[in-house]
Amino acid sequence: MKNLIIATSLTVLGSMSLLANAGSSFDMLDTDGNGAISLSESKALPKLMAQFKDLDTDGNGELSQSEYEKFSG
Ligand SMILES: [Ca+2]
Ligand SMILES: [Ca+2]
Repeated sequence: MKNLIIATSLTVLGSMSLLANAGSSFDMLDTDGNGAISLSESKALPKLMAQFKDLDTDGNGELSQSEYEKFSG
């Protein structure tokens, strides 16, 4: 019984993280799917492009998912 509760909890947590990922526009912007948003990919979202250099804190010319999380509409 205890194992069933743990399994159910894990399933719920897994579904929540899937929903969170589906709600993110990161994957939509990352059109080549390399896990980072390049400056040309950011052109799809002008506000993002305008903040691109500020968001690219490590200066590698691409936004990682954690850098993108600092972007606010
Ligand atoms: Ca990309
Ligand atoms: Ca970067």
